[in-house]
Amino acid sequence: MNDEHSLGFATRAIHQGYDPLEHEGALNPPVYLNSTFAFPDIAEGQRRFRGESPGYVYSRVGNPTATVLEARLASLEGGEAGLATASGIGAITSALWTLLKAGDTIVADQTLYGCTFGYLEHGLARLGIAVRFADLTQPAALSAALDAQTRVVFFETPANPNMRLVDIAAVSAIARRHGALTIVDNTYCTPCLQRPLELGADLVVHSATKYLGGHGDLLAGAVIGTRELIDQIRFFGVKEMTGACISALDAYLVLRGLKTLELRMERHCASAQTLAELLEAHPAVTQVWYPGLTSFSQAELARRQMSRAGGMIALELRGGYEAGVRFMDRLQLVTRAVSLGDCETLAQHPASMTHATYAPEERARHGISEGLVRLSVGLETCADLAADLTQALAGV
Ligand code: 3LM
Repeated sequence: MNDEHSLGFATRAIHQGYDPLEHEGALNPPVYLNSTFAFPDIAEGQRRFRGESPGYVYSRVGNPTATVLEARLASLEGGEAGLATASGIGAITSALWTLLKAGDTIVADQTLYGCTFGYLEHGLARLGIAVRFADLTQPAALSAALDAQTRVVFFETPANPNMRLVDIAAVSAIARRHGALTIVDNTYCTPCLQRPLELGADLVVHSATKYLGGHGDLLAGAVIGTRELIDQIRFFGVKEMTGACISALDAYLVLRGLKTLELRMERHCASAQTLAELLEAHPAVTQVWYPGLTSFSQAELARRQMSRAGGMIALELRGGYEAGVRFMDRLQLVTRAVSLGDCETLAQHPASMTHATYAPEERARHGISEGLVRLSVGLETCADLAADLTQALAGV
C-alpha cells in the first residue's frame, strides 16, 4: 500500500494500513486485547513515554488494532492522521475539551444531534466556554456570530434529524479568516459521500457506531485531521481528559464494517432515493427532506459537496403528533429504534421518542415539528420497505 493516492476508495477501505505478510499472513488484523505493553529495556521505555519512539505503552493512548483503523479512516477522509474513540460523543468531547478553555467561544449550528447539543449547552457552557448557536445554513450568519474569542466552529451536514445542509467550503473559509478551526460531524455521509477536509474543514468527527461500523453491534467514534491536532487530542483529550479510547475488539469490528462501506452506501442511497420519491407523492405526507429530490431547497449545495444523497430521510406527516404515533405503531418491517446507518431500516419519531421530554415550543425551537419522522434506510429489499411504508401511511 505504498501509493495510497492512486488507489480507489473501496480498495483503501479494505487494505489501507495493514499488510498480512507482516502478521504471519493473517488476512485480518489481529485483535490486540492488551491494556499494557512490555518494554525491551528502560531506555526504550523512556523513548516511548517521551514520544520519541513509535512503540506502544498503554491502550488508552494507542493499540495496534486501533492503529490500523486510524490509518484507514485517515486515508478515507483524506487526512494526515486519525484517532479512534469509544463513541461519537467520546470523539466530540475529546476534541472540544482539547481545543477549548474557559473564556473561549464556540459557534455551532442550531440543529445538532441531541446529545451533542446537550454537551455544548450544559457541558461546555458550565466550564466557562461561551456557546453560540447560529443558523449556519446561511454562511453570513457565521460572520455575525464570531467574536475575538471564537476558537471553533462546529456543525453537522446533513444535520440530524432535519437534513439541513451547511456549505462546508464557505463556512470553513470564513472561520479560517477569523483564526477559528472548523469541525464537521460527517456521520450522515461518511467519507464515501463527502470529504470535509478536502473542502477546507480542519477536523472531521464521526459516530462510527453508524455507517462506518454498519451493523448495529458496537459503539465507536473517530476524529481525523492534521497529525498535530490529532496528537493533541490523543495525548491530552483522550489520554488525560475523557479516557474515551476505543476497545481493540470494537476497532476490529469497525474495520470489518469498512470493507463493505462503499457497497452498502450504494444500496442505502439507491433505496433512499426510491423511498423519498414514493413518500413525496403520498397524500399523508406534507413534506420530504432528502438531498436527492429536486424539491430539496439545497439540492444545488448537495450536488456540490456530496457525491450522492445518502441513506437518511426526514418527512413530515399530515396530522402532526398523533399521525406520527399512528404511523410508527403501524410499521411492521421497519424497526422503531434510534440510531442509524444499520442494515435494518430504522424509524424514529423525535416528538414521541428522542425529544419526548421537551415541551412542543422547545421542540419547535430546535426545528423538530410534531409530525417529523426520521428514516434510516437500510439494506433490505427496497420493494418490501416500500410496501411497509405504504401500508403504515394508509392508516395515518
Ligand atoms: C441517533 N446519534 O439516533 P455515539 N453525531 C451524530 C449522531 O447521530 C450521533 C452521535 C454523534 C444517534 C444515537 S440517540 C439516543 C442514538 C450526527 C448519534 C453520537 O456516541 O456513537 O452514539 O454518537 O441519531
